[in-house]
Amino acid sequence: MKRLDQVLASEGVPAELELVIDHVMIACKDIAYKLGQGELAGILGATEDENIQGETQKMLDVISNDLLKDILCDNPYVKGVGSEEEDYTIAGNPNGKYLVTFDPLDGSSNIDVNLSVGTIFSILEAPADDRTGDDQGVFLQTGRKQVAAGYVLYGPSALLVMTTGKGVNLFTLDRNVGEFVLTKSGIQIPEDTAEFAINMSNQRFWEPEMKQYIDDCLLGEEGPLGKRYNMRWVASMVAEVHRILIRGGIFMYPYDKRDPSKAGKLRLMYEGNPMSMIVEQAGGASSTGRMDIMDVQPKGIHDRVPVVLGSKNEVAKVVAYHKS
Ligand code: AHM
Ligand code: MG
Repeated sequence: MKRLDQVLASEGVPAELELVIDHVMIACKDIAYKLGQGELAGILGATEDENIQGETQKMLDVISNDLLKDILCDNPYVKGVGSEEEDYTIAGNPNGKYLVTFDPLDGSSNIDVNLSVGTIFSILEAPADDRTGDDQGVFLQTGRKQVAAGYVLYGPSALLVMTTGKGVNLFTLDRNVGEFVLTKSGIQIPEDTAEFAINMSNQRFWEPEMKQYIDDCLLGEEGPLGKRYNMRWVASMVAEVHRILIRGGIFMYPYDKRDPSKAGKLRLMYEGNPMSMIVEQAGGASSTGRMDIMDVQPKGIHDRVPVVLGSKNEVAKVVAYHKS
């Protein structure tokens, strides 16, 4: 079976980028180990701190963030990192070629109940100018500029799903040897689906277009969409996107009037962009409802974005509701 480094080499990934990805994986293997230890390591539960998003940080959010931040800021090819758990971007090597953004532990409300969580990462090329990685301006590029994106899903197996723009590969962590090995390549999301994932308790905060789409899904065969829908909500985007990659589906965290930007909960640079690159590379689609997520120009490192992604034809339906 092929190891991650062999697959990256066969895709023509430059050695510098391969080393950056390798370092992300060293941190992820450590996170996988710590999650496995759980209560035994005394690292479950919350800290007394809040992150920049105003969310209470779990101990494992902080530990995972430190693991990624420390190894990447020491990597000679990394100019800077941006994290969902950090107020500001952090400088690495001023001559580094790459920028890495990450959500160290997404879906962390699931940690204490022993359900799936994940790490999401996105890699951009650093602009060739004098700015350093603590200037968030260097990061403010659209998702189309990503050179690699991926996630590690910590479930019964630890899985890496990633793309360098040449399709999507799935690797499984072989815990005996500590390596991610290729277990599926060229993943393709089924174009049609009758399974949606959305937090229904937020309905009253959505725009009418989204509410209408979901109302029509609930009408089943008798409704204008003409099929009986099933629903799933894990409250862990990595698990949700992974299910969609394997069997199709649509995931939505839409416009929401609670947030001042009305953009919903998820963040463009740590969640929206990397997941969109993976989904598009697997033949799916990804939209805010009004435009492709990867075309959204970020104005700030922590910008939020409405997310509608998954099976291509179902995403097209949601976009059509927004046009009508
Ligand atoms: P997090 O980055 O703070 O963990 O938040 C993101 C997560 C996503 O994984 C998931 O889709 C969503 O929050 C669940 O939100 P909700 O609490 O509304 O169910
Ligand atoms: Mg997150």
